[in-house]
Amino acid sequence: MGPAGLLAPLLLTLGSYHCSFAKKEDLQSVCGRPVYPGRILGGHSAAAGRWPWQVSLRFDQAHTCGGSLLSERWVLTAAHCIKRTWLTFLYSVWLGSVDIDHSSTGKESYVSRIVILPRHDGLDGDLALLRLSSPVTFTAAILPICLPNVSAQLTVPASCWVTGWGEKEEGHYPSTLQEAEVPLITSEACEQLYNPIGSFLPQLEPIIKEDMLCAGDTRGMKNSCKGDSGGPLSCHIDGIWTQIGVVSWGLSCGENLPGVYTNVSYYQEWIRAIISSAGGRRRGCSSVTSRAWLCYLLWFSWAS
Ligand code: 4AZ
Repeated sequence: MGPAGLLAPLLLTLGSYHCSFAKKEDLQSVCGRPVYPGRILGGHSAAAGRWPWQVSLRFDQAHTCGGSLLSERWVLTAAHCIKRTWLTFLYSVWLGSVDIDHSSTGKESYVSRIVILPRHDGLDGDLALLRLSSPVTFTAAILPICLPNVSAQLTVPASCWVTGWGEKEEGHYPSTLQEAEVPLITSEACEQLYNPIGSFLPQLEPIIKEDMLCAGDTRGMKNSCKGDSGGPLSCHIDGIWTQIGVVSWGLSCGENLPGVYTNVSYYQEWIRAIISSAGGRRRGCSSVTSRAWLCYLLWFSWAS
């Protein structure tokens, strides 16, 4: 183990005492700033604390997808990760650990409400927000990532980072969180790769829609894969980590084609409306919760 390996657990331990942020602390001054100072497919194991917003989304305790912490109450993931909204109580997230079994250092938090983006249909609008049953305490190992600034024009770097516990090779899943730096690819170039005949047939609908973005190092075989879905595409912008994408889909994991991500900037107003306390209580999502309760009631009355 190098000095960074020794430093990380020390900082995490200290950080867990010094970084217990007050509840009302302004999110904008907390998000996207991991305490760990160190600086998938084709990636490598992440050091503890480098991606403190990364969560493992579980259904009935089994890892199904990634996700990212946006605030003490909300996690962002992909809508296609949520197959059974009526079984909300079986979803939980694990936070604060790079180990998939999370046994020693992680914290589990149950999901109390699921909000699927109303526009979600097939591969389109692949976003969901999960409200946690109780607020999480921020520590050096558990911190939110920033959302792109609504008003400012985003200057996106040439490459960003994708993280997750998804497949590394056929049938092989890592036990430690993987990270990979992936170049961003323009929508035009991505469309060309996914739909090479599209430029000859302009009447065809594009495959890469305006709410998607592409990233991946096809030559270096760095890409997201099965099990990474829902996880963040994190970019270091002006010294702050900002989430610009959510792992959504792709026709392959490494070979030839980049990964496709839901464009977070495109939906930032919807996200902000839901996670701001008024929106969080009143919008769309409550229908999922009440539908879930109705289902339990019906199920109980049928079972008895
Ligand atoms: C999947 O199956 C999946 N390379 C996720 C991302 C990508 C491919 C597949 C992108 O969940």
